[in-house]
Amino acid sequence: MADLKSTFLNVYSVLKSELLHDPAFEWSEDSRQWVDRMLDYNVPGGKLNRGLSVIDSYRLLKEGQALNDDEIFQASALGWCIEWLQAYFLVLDDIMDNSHTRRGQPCWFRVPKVGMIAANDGVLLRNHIPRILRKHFKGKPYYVELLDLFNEVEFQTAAGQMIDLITTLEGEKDLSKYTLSLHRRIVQYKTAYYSFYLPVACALLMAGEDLDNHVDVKNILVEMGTYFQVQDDYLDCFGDPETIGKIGTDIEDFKCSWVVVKALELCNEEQKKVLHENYGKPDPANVAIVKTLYNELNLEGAFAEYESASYEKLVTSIEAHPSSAVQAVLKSFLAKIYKRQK
Ligand code: GPP
Ligand code: MG
Ligand code: MG
Ligand code: MG
Repeated sequence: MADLKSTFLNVYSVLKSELLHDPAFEWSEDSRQWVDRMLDYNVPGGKLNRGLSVIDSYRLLKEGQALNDDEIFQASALGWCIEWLQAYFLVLDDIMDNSHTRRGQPCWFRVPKVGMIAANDGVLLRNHIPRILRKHFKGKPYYVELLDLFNEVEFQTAAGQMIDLITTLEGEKDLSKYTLSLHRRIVQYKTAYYSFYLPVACALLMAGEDLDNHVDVKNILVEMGTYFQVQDDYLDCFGDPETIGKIGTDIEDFKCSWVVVKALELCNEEQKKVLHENYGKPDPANVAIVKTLYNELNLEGAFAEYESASYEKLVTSIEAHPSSAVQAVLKSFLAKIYKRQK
């Protein structure tokens, strides 16, 4: 299995072609071209970590048994469902966050002639998931569980996105409402379930497991997803846009980001005033003042501390897990994100 990624990408082409010939719709040349371009622009261009980890996790759960072609195809198809879900979230999130770039190119809604058609493209991307699942998993003993899992996780993510968005209304009135516990609640829902729990849960279902027996795995993955979103918040401000493929907007958007929460914890009264006056403004001059303050407070140092503490804590909980196969799944996940720069 030297080139897992190219196998995975081949499955993308198969799924795309099936969707572009979906018999439930009378396709025209224009409509087919639109969806073709929209999918290529939004689905396969990321790191593909979430999708690939379904295959990785399934393989580890099978403890060394070689996977047959059907199993590789199915694990890949589930991986792509997560990438589709991610594409759907990102297309809409970029509109909501008024972002500029994503994966090194303009956000889909900023592409000429796309604009708010992107909102419907998001809905289409979301609708592709049950179509892929029906085509490839209907009849499997875990089909209903799979549909239920995707629905559940989508709901959690949308609820997390809602609190991410409505919290800024409160923050604008009173910035000191931004606390670590509020931040944790937001990121657990908006990111951790779909990015970390979902890939492993898909692999567990494929392996014939009952998800109710794996609440401990879910808890560790949610913890890891929280750490991942703290990194995302950190990179939004301190990351290199060339490397992360997106330009940060959290300061302008008044987000309850880990960085501002930590800043509020560390600053004195005078610095708090500076933060209150400059946070959440679109003018680059205000953003620059916020960033200078962040440097004065050594938030890079605070983040490094957070990063090692989280890592240690995660390793300890992983090593306490009774199954070595599950430990391997969780460790491979953690290795992929520890000290990530993108
Ligand atoms: C990431 O937040 C959260 C999501 C992508 C979930 C969106 C959910 C919807 C229901 C639309 P973020 O805004 O920090 O991500 P990024 O930094 O990648 O824009
Ligand atoms: Mg965003
Ligand atoms: Mg967002
Ligand atoms: Mg972000």
